[in-house]
Amino acid sequence: MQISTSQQLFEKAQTLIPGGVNSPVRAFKSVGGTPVFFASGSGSRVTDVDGNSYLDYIGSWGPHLFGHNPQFIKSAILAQLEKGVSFGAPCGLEVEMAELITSLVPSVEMVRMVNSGTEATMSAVRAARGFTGRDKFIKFEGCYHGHGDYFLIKAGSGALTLGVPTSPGVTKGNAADTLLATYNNLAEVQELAEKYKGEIAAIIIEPVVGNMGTVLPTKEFMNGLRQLCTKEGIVLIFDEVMTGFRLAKGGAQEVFGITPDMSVFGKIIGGGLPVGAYGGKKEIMMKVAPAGPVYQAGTLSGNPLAMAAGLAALRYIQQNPAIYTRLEELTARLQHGLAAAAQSVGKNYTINRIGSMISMFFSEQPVTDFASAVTSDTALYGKFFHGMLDEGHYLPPAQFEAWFVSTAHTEANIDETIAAAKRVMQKIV
Ligand code: KE4
Repeated sequence: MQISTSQQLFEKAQTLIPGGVNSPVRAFKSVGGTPVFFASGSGSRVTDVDGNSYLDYIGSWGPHLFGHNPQFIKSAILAQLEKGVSFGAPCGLEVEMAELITSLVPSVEMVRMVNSGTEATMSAVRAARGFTGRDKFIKFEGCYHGHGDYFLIKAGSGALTLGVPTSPGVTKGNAADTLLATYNNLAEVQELAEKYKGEIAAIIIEPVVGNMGTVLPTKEFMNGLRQLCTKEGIVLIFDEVMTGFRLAKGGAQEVFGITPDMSVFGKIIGGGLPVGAYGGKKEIMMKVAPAGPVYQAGTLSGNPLAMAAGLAALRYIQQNPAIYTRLEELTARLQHGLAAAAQSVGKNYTINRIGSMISMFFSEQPVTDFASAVTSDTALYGKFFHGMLDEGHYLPPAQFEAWFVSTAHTEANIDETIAAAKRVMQKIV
């Protein structure tokens, strides 16, 4: 049997790149099979190296709010290409980007551009530590903030103990200042804040989790975090790498009406090119070099090519706020259709959605934190994933990820996906 070009490429890639991929989730480890290698993308579709076309619900893991290769971003990149891609010196586009981010997200008084979400979250925690003079910080089990050492931590012997490294290469010393709590469990956070009073620099949180699959916070939890941080002098950091400019032009903080002390962005602000950003209160950001002593730097930070792409994306959002209504309509349609597909086989699978972030868990109980997320039948998700892939619908190759809908998706696309989901469900359940 002729093996596909993806299979040939994957075989070669595995001899040259660890696991054959440049980011682990792409390797299909949790769903099995051979990763699909893509050749092109346009609008709501991607085409693989064998010419197969798929409706895409990953959108490069979030950046493609407007689908693949929208003309207005392509034109901005091409125009900048003619002038130069990077100078290693300040350029006007960086000032325009800072101005636009701070006007779209009022809690961000000052902002620093970096080149990935990981760089941005690492730097935000460092700035919070520099500002407070404290070492510890709290993260939540199941939240992902990039691969910085002090984030790759799992709960110790009980959720209320110091973290322990998840990955070899992360030292116990690095884990020692990471405290873990359960998402949506305010009492645990209050207990940690009491136990380590005066030692906690920051709480960093995905205001809507994408990395357990989509998980929403309760109002009480978010309001409680804000009140606790204000009372204890803890810096509240919203990791909006995924939710920023996706859920609203002002991100999750606009949707929930909660003002964090710092925010982290990525994905959409790069218009598909590598960009991250962190920002917040001026008094905190003025601690960052060269204004202050907290060191952080980057060769390509704010490079004009990425700024041109990101500015095109954010300006489009600024001029077309109605896109969020469109994304709400399309993704609600998908949610109802997926629920009907599950019900067609007698299942009430949990579907969590907010705006254009959605996840269907192969579990019939509410999913509000990591422990409930892992009740999902991941083997069944793997069968669903491959069934949908065979039908031309590209979903995240892992249960614990969010699907993304773009403004390039149409009702017809959504209805195609729903019909396929029904057929696949009836085969696998
Ligand atoms: P990057 O370093 O991958 O640009 O961003 C890290 C990051 C930080 N914060 C949040 C909330 C994120 O979702 C991410 C990255 N998201 C994953 C998707 N779950 C990126 C996909 C991948 O790792 O390949």
